[in-house]
Amino acid sequence: MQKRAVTKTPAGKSRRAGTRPALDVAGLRILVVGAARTGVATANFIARRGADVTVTDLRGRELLQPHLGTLEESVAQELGGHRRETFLSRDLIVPSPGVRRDDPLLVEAERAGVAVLSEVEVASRFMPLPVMAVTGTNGKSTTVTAVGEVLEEARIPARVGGNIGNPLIGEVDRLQGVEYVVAEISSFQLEWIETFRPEIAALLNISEDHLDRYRTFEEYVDAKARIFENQGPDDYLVLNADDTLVREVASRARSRKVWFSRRITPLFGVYLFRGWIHARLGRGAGRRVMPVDELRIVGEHNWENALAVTALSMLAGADARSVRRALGRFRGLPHRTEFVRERGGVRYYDDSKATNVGATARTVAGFREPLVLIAGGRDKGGSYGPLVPLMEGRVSKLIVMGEAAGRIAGELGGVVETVRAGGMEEAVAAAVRAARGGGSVLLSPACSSFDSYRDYAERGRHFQDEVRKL
Ligand code: UMA
Ligand code: ADP
Repeated sequence: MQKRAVTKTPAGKSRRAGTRPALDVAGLRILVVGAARTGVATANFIARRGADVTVTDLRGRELLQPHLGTLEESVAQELGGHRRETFLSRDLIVPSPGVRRDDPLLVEAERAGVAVLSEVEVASRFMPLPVMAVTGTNGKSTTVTAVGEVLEEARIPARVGGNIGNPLIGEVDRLQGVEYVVAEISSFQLEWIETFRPEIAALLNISEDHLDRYRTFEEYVDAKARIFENQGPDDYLVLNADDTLVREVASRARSRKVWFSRRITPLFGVYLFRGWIHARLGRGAGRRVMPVDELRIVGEHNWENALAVTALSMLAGADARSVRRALGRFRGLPHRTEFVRERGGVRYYDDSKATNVGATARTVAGFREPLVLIAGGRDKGGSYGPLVPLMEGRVSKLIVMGEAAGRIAGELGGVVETVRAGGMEEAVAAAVRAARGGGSVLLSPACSSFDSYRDYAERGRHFQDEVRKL
């Protein structure tokens, strides 16, 4: 068993990291699938602990070079494709999040009795300290980053990682002196967990996403709900009371529920009341934490993120003053409803990280001034329907681009004036003309960027470059 660490909750109760079943990888034959960020970090970690490790990737050496440079020499490599014999002859397979759960080789290996565990599962087995795990369709990165800042302000040493970009397993050897691990967790990373049990979990919201990977929306929701699957009555689960699906799913949880809401006053939780964030996380009346107009992150979706951050940080032991100070400074992450500039009376915002319809819907709903919306990219298989009621009276013109342009125009073209753009340059030029010297222009694509860009950040930078050229 791993060592236990102790922290204090606001309720004053002494809290420990739950015991996690040890995982001894020494001598095991392990296959790591995918040789990018997760795969290389995992292979290195388990190789250093005495496992016989092979890493395999569909891509060849040249494309993987930026990652392979840091791979331990003892790790065998099978690149440019996967070999069936290798999958079937291992004790354990650790797939990267990008590997589909229904990958035929994985399925066959599992049927043949090979254990399959996600990197997050393996990492957690080596974590002797409390873990906070945040999932949800949107707001994860914003939330975990802000929690990290609040904990720093409260002098609670914490490390932030996971889906936000640095695999958790790469953090395990850097936990000296750290009291909390704050993890952003995606649905993909939950697909192969077994015992993963965060002491504090959060489910921020659920809307359609990744329907190019899951057969049904239910499958996606079920994957998200696994965040609390192993929690017991001593573990906390932070939940969005204003999200119907979250409420429904939460009825499955055994955990101690901590609700956050913009609309209601939960018995145990964090809420908005007369313009202030309040927290009631122990006995007695709710306490004022900070006025919501001190937040620098814009949009009502960010109020929700701030409520979640307040709940999570205070459960981890932060005081209200630290929450107010850190959240009052927090400017948000790039490409999340990021203000770019004002030019000729028009304000330009980059929300390139809005890679699904739910994210775009929430951002658009938060704008009061007339809006020109630029959307499109690679379609993920969901419906653009939730955007329909948001167009009228709010969006004066919709500019669509990328592979999904036709689908979006098909679903929204009847409710808002829609034009097609051949690329970002054209889209920004069309937006300038449409804005006619007032209101805002928002890039909020509702799609992934992979049709034309390496990732959402590259797309966001392209937009910002075009806007700065104006
Ligand atoms: N590969 C195979 N076989 C397969 C499938 C993929 O070999 O069947 C290979 C690919 O050729 C590639 C590698 O696997 O070389 C890619 O693996 P990966 O996609 O898991 O990439 P990583 O760099 O390990 O990044 C992953 C997460 N990626 C995904 O979930 C797709 C990153 O989240 C995460 O930051 C990182 O681990 C660290 O934890 C990205 C993401 O898009 C940002 N996440 C989704 C989202 O946020 O919506 C869930
Ligand atoms: P994630 O890590 O879950 O992708 P981010 O914090 O990076 O979330 O935000 C991504 C996008 O999601 C933002 O650009 C914004 O459009 C939208 N968004 C952020 N927070 C929320 C929220 N609480 N509810 C709905 N949409 C949100």
